[in-house]
Amino acid sequence: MLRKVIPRQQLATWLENSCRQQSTAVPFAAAASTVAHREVPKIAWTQDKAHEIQEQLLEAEEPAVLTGALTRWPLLKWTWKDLRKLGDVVVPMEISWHGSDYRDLFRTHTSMTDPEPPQLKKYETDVELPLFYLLDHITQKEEGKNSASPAAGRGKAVKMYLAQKDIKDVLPQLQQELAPLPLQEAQTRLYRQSVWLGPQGTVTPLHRDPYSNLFAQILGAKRIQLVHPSQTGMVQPFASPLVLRNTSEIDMEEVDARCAEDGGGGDVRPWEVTLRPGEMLYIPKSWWHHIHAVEPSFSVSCWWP
Ligand SMILES: O=C(O)CCC(=O)C(=O)O
Repeated sequence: MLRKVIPRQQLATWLENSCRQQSTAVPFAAAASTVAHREVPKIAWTQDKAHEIQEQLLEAEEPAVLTGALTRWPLLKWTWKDLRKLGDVVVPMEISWHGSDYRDLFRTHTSMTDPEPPQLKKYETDVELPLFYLLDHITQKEEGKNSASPAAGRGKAVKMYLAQKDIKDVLPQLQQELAPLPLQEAQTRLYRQSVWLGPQGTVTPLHRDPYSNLFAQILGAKRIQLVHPSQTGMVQPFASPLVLRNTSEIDMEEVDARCAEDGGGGDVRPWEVTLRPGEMLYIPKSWWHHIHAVEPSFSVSCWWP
C-alpha cells in the first residue's frame, strides 16, 4: 500500500526531521575482510553450452556466476543517464536512517557493536517518490569513502532504495528489456523479476527465499555473501515474528569486522563474490544471502519456484 507523497522541495527537510536527533556520523568500522570466504566460481555462458550449464547448476545446487549471459538483454545498454528518461515515474521506496533495515521494524534494541543508538535507527517502506529523487540521491558523492572497502557507503545517514518491487508494476517501461534468461528452467517457470536500485552502501541483511534466483547486475557492483542452507542453525534466524523467520539476526558486516579483529574465527564460512555489470549470479533456493552495494547499483532478480 502506497502511503506517502513528499513534494520535492520538502524532501530534504523531511529526511532531516524524520529522525529524532542529528547523527554524530560515527562511521562503521572500515575493516578489511579476513573471513575465510570461498570464492563463487565463474562459468562462461554461451548459447551452445546452455543446456549443459543448466544441468550442472541444477544438479550441484551451488552458487555460480554466469558471465556472458546478459549480452542479449537490451537493459544492459542502459546507463544512469538513460534511467533519467523515467525520472517522472513515481515509485515506492524504502528509506532507512543510520544503517537501519527492515529488521528494525521489529527490534527494540540494536546490537552491542552498532555505532548508532536505537532512536536513530528508523526505517520506512513504500514512500512514494518520483524516480529522479532517487537518481539524484544515488549520484550524490560521499566524502572520503573507499568503494573497495566492505563498509563502503555505510556511513551515509539516509539511504533510499527501490527494492524488491516487481518491475512490471513499478517500471513497466523496462519489462521488455529483461529477456531472455540463460536457463530454460528459469525462463519457463519465471515467477517474478524485481528491481533493486540504490546508492552505494545499501545493505540487504542475510536472509533466504523460497525461490531460485538468477540475480542480474546491470550497473555498479555488489558484494554478495552466501551461506549454505545446512548452516541455518549457525546464522541465527529470528524465531519470531513469522515474517522474519527467513532473516538472520547476524549482521554479516559485523562478522567481517570481528573476524578482522581476532584474526578469523566464527563458525559461518560464507561463499563470496563481487558481482559486476553484465554478470548474473545463480542463487539456489534456500541459500542465505547478504548483499552490500559497494557502488551505486542497479540489479534485477529473477525468481522461479
Ligand atoms: O540486492 C539486494 O539488495 C537484495 C537482493 C535479494 O535479496 C534477492 O534478489 O533475493
